[in-house]
Amino acid sequence: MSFLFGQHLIKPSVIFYKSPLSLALVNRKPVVPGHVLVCPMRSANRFKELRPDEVGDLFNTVQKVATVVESHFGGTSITISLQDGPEAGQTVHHVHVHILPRRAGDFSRNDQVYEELEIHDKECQGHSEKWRSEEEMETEAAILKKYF
Ligand code: AMW
Repeated sequence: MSFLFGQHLIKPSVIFYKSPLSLALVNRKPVVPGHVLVCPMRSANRFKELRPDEVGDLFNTVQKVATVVESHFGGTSITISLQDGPEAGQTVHHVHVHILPRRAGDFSRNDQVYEELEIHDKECQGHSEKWRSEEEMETEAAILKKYF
């Protein structure tokens, strides 16, 4: 069954992990290789709307997924970011946590990752040719699925 991620309909084939209350999907516009998203299954716009069991499950899932993508994509660190509300850069109206494998020298300034996060999906609005192909996303999801 497809999953409604804010205003986006997500195919099951791009979801690579499901816990009781959360799921992980690949990104159609990753900032770095292995930039994936973890979100609660229930539709909630803001972090403060989540129940304690959903918060617990979400962050257990973030930890599991971060461990897998750091190792698979050859990272040595991880950036975890939750843009909670429009002024924090949130564009998709469904709570989601960004997980980005990091390595030495991936940005000229380390915190540039946050500037890229702010703009990476905005420049694509109305330009679907800038997204990754469904095929590429499905291939990545199939590879990541095997770790769980
Ligand atoms: W936010 O700017 O709301 O913190 O981040 C939204 C994220 O969701 C971006 O990384 C964007 O690339 C990603 N995204 C948006 N739509 C889809 C989609 N249909 N499939 C996968 N990722 C998506």
